[in-house]
Amino acid sequence: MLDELRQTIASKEARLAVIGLGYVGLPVACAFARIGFNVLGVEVARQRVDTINAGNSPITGMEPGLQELVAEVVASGKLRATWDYEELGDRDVILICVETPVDEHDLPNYEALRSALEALGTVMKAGALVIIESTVAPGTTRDVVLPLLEASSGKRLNQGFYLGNCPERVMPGKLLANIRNVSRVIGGMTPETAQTMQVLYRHIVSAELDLTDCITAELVKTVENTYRDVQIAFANEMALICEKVGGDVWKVRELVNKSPGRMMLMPGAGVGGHCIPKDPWLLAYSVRTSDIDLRMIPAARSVNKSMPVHMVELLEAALKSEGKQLYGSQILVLGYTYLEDSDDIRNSPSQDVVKILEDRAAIVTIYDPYVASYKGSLLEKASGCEAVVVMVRHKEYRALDLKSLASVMKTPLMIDGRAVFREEEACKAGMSYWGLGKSGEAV
Ligand code: SAJ
Repeated sequence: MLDELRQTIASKEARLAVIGLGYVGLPVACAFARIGFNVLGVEVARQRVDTINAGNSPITGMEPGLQELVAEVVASGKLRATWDYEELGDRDVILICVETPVDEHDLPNYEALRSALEALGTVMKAGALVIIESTVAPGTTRDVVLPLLEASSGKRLNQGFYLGNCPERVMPGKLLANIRNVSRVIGGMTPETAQTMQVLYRHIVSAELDLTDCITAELVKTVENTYRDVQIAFANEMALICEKVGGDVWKVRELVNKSPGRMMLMPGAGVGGHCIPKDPWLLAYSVRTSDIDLRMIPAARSVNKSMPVHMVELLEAALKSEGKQLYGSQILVLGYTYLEDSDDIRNSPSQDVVKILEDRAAIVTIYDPYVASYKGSLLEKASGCEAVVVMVRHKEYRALDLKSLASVMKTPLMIDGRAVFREEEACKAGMSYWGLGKSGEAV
């Protein structure tokens, strides 16, 4: 059965499905549809289904080529979206791209994953190949996905269906490009399954495909994002040190990265998104019953989670230097998404800053060109403010006329959490500039 499936995949006759049409699912569904596969997208959010079937991308951030591609593949009939799982009964390959967040206790919340698998299992055709692209804790494909699929389908692995794990490596702003250009780890429950998955991904991925088993694929994904979280935490701690000893972390980073083998990442106002803040906890979850005393993962998480709090501390110090306090002050927050030039607000550090400021009775205004409720005129929003807090490096901000901004503010105080502006230019424009990772004294 697997050989026939491999042939239908090679000839693009196989009928594909993608469950979950978000930042991961929609681009991959479009990539397969573009090259001629018949792709059914399944999505619980009916609004999103209607938007896609109208040929529009529901992802509004800067996503080169995505809107055009959605329009093209929907018009050609190669991609159709539905919310009805019943329609999955004739699908040969099903990619699972639903979100896998962690809950308030930093434990995996597989609600979306479980309900997708239960619904799929009841209609899944014999010989179908199921591929998990969502990031899951190591061991989840074997211990959660497999038993759920066998129970809901009444079929046995490698007899009634096949299973694999190929973690996504997408990044807002590069969704389509990353699919084509970034290598992928292909984990099969058997080597033959992995080889069949290789035939599938070779159609859309021009970078390397590394064949392995599911545990390794799950480990690689959670480790690579944990590695990034730890690296960012290191940079953030260095920023705190530089502030205390009178240094400039950006200068330090520049010179450190000149020494061989060093690649210090960027400190900043916090770590957001659907991946980096939670994947370390998925990795930690895989050893929850063992006696390993994990220290790096929790330490990095706590440093990165503290950065929004530190931004408020910098703001408070800046206001104090002007004889002012947070209580009753009007504060403009620049940026509400977790990443520059994206519309994605999941776990954005700005949400933490806004909450702290409002809890401290500051009057908060937000300006973000990518978030519908925070668009409008930046200068109007800045009018009468005591300070502006820069949380995101949106390209648009760099073109900002700082002189006009300073002229409409009550106190021209800027707290820059992403080194968006150069100190000198801000001061020349009449701003009192406080940069994260730079010595506390305004220049
Ligand atoms: N950040 C910093 N300093 C840095 C880099 C990032 O403070 O030097 C912050 C960002 O501002 C953001 C957060 O961290 O708030 C995450 O940024 P990111 O650049 O890691 O973006 P993600 O989360 O969209 O993408 C990551 C990427 N993972 C890696 O680079 C290892 C991407 O390749 C993954 O595909 C993605 O997670 C995912 O889907 O897992």
